[in-house]
Amino acid sequence: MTNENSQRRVALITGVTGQDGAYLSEYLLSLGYIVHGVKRRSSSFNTARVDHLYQDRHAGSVPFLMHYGDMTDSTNLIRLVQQIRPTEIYNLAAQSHVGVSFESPEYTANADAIGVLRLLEAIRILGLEKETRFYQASTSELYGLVQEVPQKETTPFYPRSPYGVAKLYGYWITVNYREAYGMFASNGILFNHESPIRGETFVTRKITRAVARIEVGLEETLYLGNLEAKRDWGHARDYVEGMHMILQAERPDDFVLATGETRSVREMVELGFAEVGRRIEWRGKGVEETGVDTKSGKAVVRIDPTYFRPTEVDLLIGDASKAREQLGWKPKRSFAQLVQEMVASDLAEAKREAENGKRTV
Ligand code: NDP
Ligand code: GDR
Repeated sequence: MTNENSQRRVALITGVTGQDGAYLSEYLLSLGYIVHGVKRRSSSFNTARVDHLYQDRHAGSVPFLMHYGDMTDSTNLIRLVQQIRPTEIYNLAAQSHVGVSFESPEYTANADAIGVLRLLEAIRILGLEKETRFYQASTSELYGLVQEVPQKETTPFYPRSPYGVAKLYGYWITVNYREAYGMFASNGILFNHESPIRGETFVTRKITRAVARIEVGLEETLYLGNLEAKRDWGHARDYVEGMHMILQAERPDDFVLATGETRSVREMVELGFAEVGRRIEWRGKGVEETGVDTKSGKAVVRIDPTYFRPTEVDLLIGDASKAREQLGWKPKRSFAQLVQEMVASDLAEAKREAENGKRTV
C-alpha cells in the first residue's frame, strides 16, 4: 500500500529551526515535497539553519514556507493543521536538552509530552486520521538505566530525566492513537545524531567547537561533566532519511535508528583534538582530572561538576536491525567522517571569528 496522498506530498515539520528540522526540510524538498515549518517567535533571529531554503521567497513561489507556532498552544496547532492539511507531520519540536530538563521539568513536559497529544488531537479533531501520517521524534533516552544491550524496539524503557519521562508519554500516546483511531502514527526511536549544525551545548558540538577555538587561540579550556558516559553517535543527515522511510512504510510501526557502535565522551574528546594534531593525556582523578595537550603541556580539558546530571544514562548502543530489514535503512556516514566534518566546520568558523576580532580591535 502506498500513501493515499502520494500525488500530493505536503509535509508539516515542527521544530524546523533545529538540527533535524533543517536537514529534513532539505531532504524533503529534494524529493519534491512542499514543506511547511513551524518556528517559534523569538526576540532574535532563530532561523539560521533554514535561511538558505527560503531566502528567495520574494522572487516567486517557493516550496518552503514557515509559520509561527508553539507546541504549548493547541489552538495554533489546530489552525496550522487545518490550513495546511499536511499529508505527513514530523513532530520534531522539543525542549531537547536532557540537562536543561532537570532545570525546567514542567516546561519540558508541556512541550515534549502534552505537545505530542496536542498535535495528535489536532489531526483527530479535523478528521484527518486517514489522510495525515504522523512521525514522533522518540529517543534512545527512553532506555535510560541499562536493562539490555544493545537496545532495540523490545527493550524495556527506564527513562532517567524529566526529558526522558516526557518523551515516554510522547511515545505511548503515539502508539495509543495508532491503536485507538487507526492513525498512521509511528515512533522513530533515534539514538544520538550529530552534525556541524548540532546545538552548541550538546557534548559532541561543544567538544568540536572548543577544539577549533583552542586551536585558533580564541579559548583556552573546555569544561565538561561526565567523561565516562557512552553514546551511539551517528550523522543527522542519515537519520532524517530514516524518518522519511518510517512514514513510507506499509504499516505504521516503531523503529530504532542507530549505528550499533558506542564511544565514551572521553574518546570523543581525544578524537576531536586528534583532528588538529593534538594528543590528550589524562591526569588526576574525579573532578580534579585534566586533559593535557602533550604538545603545549597545557590543561585544555577540565571537569566542571555543574555539568553532571542528577541521574545519568551510562551506556547507549542501538540495534537497528528492524529498520535495516523492513525499511532498508542503514547509516551511510562513519563516526570518523562525522568528527572530521564537525571539526573542519568549527575550525572555519573559529578562523572567521578570529579574523573579524583582529579587524575590529
Ligand atoms: P534541536 O534542539 O536542535 O531542535 C529542537 C526544535 O524544537 C527547534 O526548532 C526549537 O525551536 C523547537 N522547539 C523547542 N520548543 C518548542 C516549542 N515549545 N514549540 C515549538 N517549537 C519548539 O533538536 P534536534 O533537531 O536535535 O532534535 C529533533 C527532535 O528529535 C527533538 O524532539 C529531539 O528531542 C529528538 N531527538 C533528537 C536526537 C538527537 O540526537 N539529535 C535523538 C533522538 C531524538 P528553537 O530553534 O526556536 O529553539
Ligand atoms: P544526550 O546528549 O544527553 O545524550 O541527549 P548530550 O550531548 O547533551 O550528552 C551526552 C553525554 O555527554 C555527557 N556530558 C556532557 N553533556 C553536555 N551536554 N555538556 C557537557 O559539558 C557534558 N559533559 C559530559 C552527558 O552527561 C551525557 O552523558 C541527546 C539530545 O539530542 C536528546 O534530545 C536526544 O534525545 C538524545 O541525545 C538521544
